[in-house]
Amino acid sequence: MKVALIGLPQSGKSTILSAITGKAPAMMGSTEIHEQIVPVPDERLDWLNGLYQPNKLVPGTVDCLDLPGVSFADEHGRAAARKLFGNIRTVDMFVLVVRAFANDSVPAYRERIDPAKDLEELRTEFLLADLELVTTRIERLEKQVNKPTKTQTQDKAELELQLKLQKALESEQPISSVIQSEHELEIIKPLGFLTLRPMMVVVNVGENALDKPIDLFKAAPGVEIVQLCAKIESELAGLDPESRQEFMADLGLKEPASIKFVQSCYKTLGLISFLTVGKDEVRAWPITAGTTALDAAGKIHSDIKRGFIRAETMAYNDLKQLGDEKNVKAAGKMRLEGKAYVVQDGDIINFRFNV
Ligand SMILES: Nc1nc2c(ncn2[C@@H]2O[C@H](COP(=O)(O)OP(=O)(O)O)[C@@H](O)[C@H]2O)c(=O)[nH]1
Ligand SMILES: [Mg+2]
Repeated sequence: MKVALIGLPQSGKSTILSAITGKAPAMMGSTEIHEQIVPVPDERLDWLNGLYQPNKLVPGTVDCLDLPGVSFADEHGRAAARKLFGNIRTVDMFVLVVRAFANDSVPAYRERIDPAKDLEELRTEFLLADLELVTTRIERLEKQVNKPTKTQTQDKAELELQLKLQKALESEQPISSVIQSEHELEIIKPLGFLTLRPMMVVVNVGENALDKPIDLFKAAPGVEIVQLCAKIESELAGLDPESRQEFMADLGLKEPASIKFVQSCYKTLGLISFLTVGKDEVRAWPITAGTTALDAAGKIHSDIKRGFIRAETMAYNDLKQLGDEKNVKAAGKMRLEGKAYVVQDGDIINFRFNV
């Protein structure tokens, strides 16, 4: 899963990512895209690690891209932002980072500290970038549809669809809100529209505003919002576990923001995890909710999908409650599921297959 952190300059993207990974942040003002792999915290894996003591413990990962800040305050910034947008059209989702912290030594974008306004500006720029893309595409298709080419029927259908998207964007609706079928999605997928991507928001609040919720609902209705203080989180990340617990208790924090961050990414993308266990490896596999046992098998290996016989399945909670596999079987809670079984979060699966 690939996630891009996008925000105005100095909103705290690099600090947040460094707090989450515990690694040094990208240099301030860097114009490169930095990639960081974030392991998915999952206490189920920790427990299974104790039970199976495998050679390898493999958590899910989120691949985070730390982008240079985008600025729309002048033409130079706009051009750079456009170019950057072009490079992130294949990521799975966006994390929009907005600044709510005051800090006199960090210049404020457009001389304001206003997360709702910043968020609105970012979203408007996404709409505009997509509108440009749609318009260029429409111009090309309009020239093409009158030629008797092999793709004429297809081109006509696409033109109609692009006109619908254009209308939506002009009335400030994201493309995700007007796509109605898998078929439409297939047609526009190669264009990589920004407003088709799921997104979440991280609002970076000041050190003394941790417990003052910031209302961004109007600026981003229906969007997952994570509120954190990058500065504090990065300090937490540098501590040993014991001092971290103490510091967190002092601040009234229940968990490090990295947990909420990753969970929110999963939620935004509709991901769940199934698990595989054994002496060799205990591992979490991210899949989209609704995935069948057959497709889940294919995530591990195409051979397992091809030769699929049964998915021997138990729920993590049953295993934890009953202590070991033998007890799970004795309690009749080990199931043999077929290809069409819809995998549930926390299913521990052993695929039986034959190739
Ligand atoms: N006071 C305060 N400063 C912060 C906070 N988050 C980031 N900063 C500072 O803001 C500056 C920009 O942060 P950075 O993470 O490099 O922003 P980026 O440009 O979005 O990657 C740095 O000097 C950070 O130390 C915060 O929560 N509180
Ligand atoms: Mg940065």
